[in-house]
Amino acid sequence: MPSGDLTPQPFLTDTIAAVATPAGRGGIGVVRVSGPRVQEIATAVVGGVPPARVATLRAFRDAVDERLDEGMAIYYPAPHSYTGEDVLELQGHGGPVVVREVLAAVLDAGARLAEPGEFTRRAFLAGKLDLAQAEAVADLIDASSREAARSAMRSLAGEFSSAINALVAQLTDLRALTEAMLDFPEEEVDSLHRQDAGARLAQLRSALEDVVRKSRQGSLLRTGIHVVLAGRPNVGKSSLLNRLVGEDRVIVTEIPGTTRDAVRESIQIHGIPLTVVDTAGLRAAGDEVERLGMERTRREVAGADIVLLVLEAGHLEAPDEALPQGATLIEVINKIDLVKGLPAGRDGNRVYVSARTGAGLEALREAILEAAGWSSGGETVYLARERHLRALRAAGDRLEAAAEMSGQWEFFAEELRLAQEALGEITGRVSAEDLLGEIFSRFCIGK
Ligand SMILES: Nc1nc2c(ncn2[C@@H]2O[C@H](COP(=O)(O)OP(=O)(O)OP(=O)(O)O)[C@@H](O)[C@H]2O)c(=O)[nH]1
Ligand SMILES: [Mg+2]
Repeated sequence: MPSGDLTPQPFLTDTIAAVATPAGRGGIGVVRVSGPRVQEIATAVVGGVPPARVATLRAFRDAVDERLDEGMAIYYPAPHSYTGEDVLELQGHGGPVVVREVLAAVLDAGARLAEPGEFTRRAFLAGKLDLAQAEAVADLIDASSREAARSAMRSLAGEFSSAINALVAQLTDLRALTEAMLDFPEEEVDSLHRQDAGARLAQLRSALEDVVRKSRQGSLLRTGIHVVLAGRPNVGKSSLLNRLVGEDRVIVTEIPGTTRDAVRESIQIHGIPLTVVDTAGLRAAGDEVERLGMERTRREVAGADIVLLVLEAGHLEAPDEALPQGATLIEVINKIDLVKGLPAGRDGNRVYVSARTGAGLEALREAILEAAGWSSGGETVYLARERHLRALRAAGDRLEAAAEMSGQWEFFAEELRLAQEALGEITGRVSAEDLLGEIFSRFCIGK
């Protein structure tokens, strides 16, 4: 490639290929190819380069000209493609053998097998997506709930990146102002600028706080919330799990000690993903199996975000042992249908319910979401990753340090620079090669 050429990735000379549809039988199977040898490969496999961006019916052939399949060939010339390179998509019949054969033909014609996430990595390197958007592609694919999918889509569309870029723009302004103060310390406008710098920093910090809050909320959508039901035997833990799931998943009997093992179910509350774990009841007595079950209960409780301590209305007897600390505790008073005049619903940290009638279940759902830090205000949240939260925290720490450096402008300026660097990691403006490797290796192959 001649020097001075503006094509972004001169070092990516390989042409990559992968099956882009899931493994197994399906209606169609797609083989995706990207890179400089796409035209050559199209000629070898489908007998010529199809017209740009038009689905064209072609036979797919191997190196000895045997017909493997036929289907749609779509050619996306660079730079108007997902990766920014020449891309060819071969959509054939979705049988696992046939798809593998088409892929083999493409590899024989000069491509190599793509690594996980390599298509998206190229899209990032070509400037088609920033890093937060590239991550949103994976999050959209992995989304386990409606809310998570919508939030990922918003990130992919650039909402999260714009919020970060807006912060970076404010930081850049403030840095420019500070540099000016350093260059011209004796200027008259100086004192005005100094006040201004303080005010702008305060504004910036509150804007950052806002993004942090929305990101923290959104991160719940990614990781899900881990809720554990615990309590004495026979208080109705399994009945509550069945209610929350909406089906009879676990065995319920009047015999104390029915549940012997921890049982996990995935549910959603208002589109938020949760894992709910039913556990063996905690009591001093019990046989060997029950003892082992209780050991698991303790482990589950220790790893929970939220523990629902289930008690029985009428006799609120706590388990024989103290629960491990750490998680947020909600006391669930069950079987209120057995006590006359006890209303269902929420009372601070307690929720009165009946697994039998379903009374109070909605209040319980609300209490769980609230304990998880989810506010149902309906505002935009960002599907942030741990990596993003870390960078936001680092930027916040730097801005806090800057606030303390007011007057010592060199140090002030340095803290601002570091804050900007931390934010830049989110969108990939500042990104080390190992960070990219880490991020893209978690993608599925073909994406
Ligand atoms: N009246 C009434 N009975 C309930 C309610 N919830 C559960 N039960 C009954 O209480 C008994 C025990 O229920 P489970 O759900 O098996 O209780 P558990 O806490 O899982 O018990 P273990 O697995 O033994 O620890 C069963 O007979 C249920 O039908 C309720 O809200 N009202
Ligand atoms: Mg049970």
